[in-house]
Amino acid sequence: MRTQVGIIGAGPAGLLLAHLLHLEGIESVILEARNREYIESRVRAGVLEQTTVDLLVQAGVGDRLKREGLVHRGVYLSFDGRRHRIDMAELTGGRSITVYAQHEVIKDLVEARLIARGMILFDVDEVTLHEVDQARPRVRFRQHGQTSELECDFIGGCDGFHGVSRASVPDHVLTAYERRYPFAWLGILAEASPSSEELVYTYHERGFALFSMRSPALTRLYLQCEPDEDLADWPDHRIWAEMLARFTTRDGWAPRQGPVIQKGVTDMRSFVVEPMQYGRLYLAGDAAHIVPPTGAKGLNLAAADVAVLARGLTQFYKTGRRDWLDRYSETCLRRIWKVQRFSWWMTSLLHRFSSDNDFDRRRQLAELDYITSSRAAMTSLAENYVGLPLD
Ligand code: RFL
Ligand code: PHB
Repeated sequence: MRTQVGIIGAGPAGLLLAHLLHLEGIESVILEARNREYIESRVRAGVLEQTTVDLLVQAGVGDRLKREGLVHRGVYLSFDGRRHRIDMAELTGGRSITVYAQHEVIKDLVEARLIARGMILFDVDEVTLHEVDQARPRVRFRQHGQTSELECDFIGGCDGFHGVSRASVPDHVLTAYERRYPFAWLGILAEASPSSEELVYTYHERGFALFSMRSPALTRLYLQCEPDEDLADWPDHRIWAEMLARFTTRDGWAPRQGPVIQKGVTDMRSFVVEPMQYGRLYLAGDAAHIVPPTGAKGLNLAAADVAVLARGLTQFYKTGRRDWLDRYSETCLRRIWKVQRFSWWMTSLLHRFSSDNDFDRRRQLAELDYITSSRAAMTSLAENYVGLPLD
């Protein structure tokens, strides 16, 4: 088999890359370890930056997103028993975020791929990359027990944090930067209509809590918990008691309760590898970096990376020039590090660290007070939250 761009992974990065290339007449093949039902139902992110929404709409895959996505022009920070609204749209010249589940983005992109008659091979395993530093890299894989080989001009390594792409780059080429956090998030999806129209990020002495949603009928909630938390220790009544203890404000606001239909624990880390390219292999999305979910940036960073990569590949196929491709890593990393900083800062601001003392807690409260009372500080939060420009 032969194609122009071989793409490993059908997450948001791989699927969007394939679609952006298709719009420029560039052919690709996507290899995905899981099946279609699995990737279209995996519950993950839910917040799209304005920058990501614009990208999806311009690429022609934003119709359902525009119809069904919930546009949020503000966000709440809650501490000391009070909610404080940050008017993001007013502070950023009308920019906003849209709540639209990641697996809905996946469904829209898979559909676009099928309409374009592009190839996605599901259920592949034993994926290995070969000669990525040569002119004709190859991907070997197995599907339904049969081994095949895909020869390509370039490879998009879009296979997430645990994929094979990053591991295929020789160790001495990559430098990894990492920070682990001493806590995790316990997340639930509940059949309850959201009791706030906008997200609520809560700082509480019992730990961080986040109120979000997926639709007018589904509430999404998270609690800071121990990194090795066992879900068996968290029956629904304990989860709700803890949610109410952290969220309830002095004016009586709290999430509405309902049947819990999904539960999970997410660990928290910041991670970047540099560079994000080696020979003809380009890493994008979680394959190259991870952010703690507090800034809601993972999916958005993945989309920004592939926008830059698609532009570089388009320049190559149209003109034969490689200067944008050569600068891919450098271009992406400038934005990535700013987003890493923001995600780390939101995490540090809002979580309880076991190493903190009373001084640190007073400092966190003072910072929250500052952010919710200074227009300059609020503007900085708002412009990062709605998304920095692509470059
Ligand atoms: P993905 O989505 O992990 O996709 C990688 C794909 O590659 C496949 N794969 C392989 N395929 C072939 N061969 C192999 N050897 C393979 N190994 C893996 C996998 O099956 C998968 O289909 O990476 P991508 O495309 O880079 O996208 C990244 C995002 O998924 C991720 O950053 C976000 O979900 C992070 N995230 C959030 N991001 C946001 O922007 N906003 C949010 O509100 C937000 N909330 C979250 C999140 C992530 C969470 N979890 C569960 C980690 C909330 C949570 C709870
Ligand atoms: C979500 O709705 O899943 C969500 C929202 C905001 C975040 C993280 C996750 O910061």
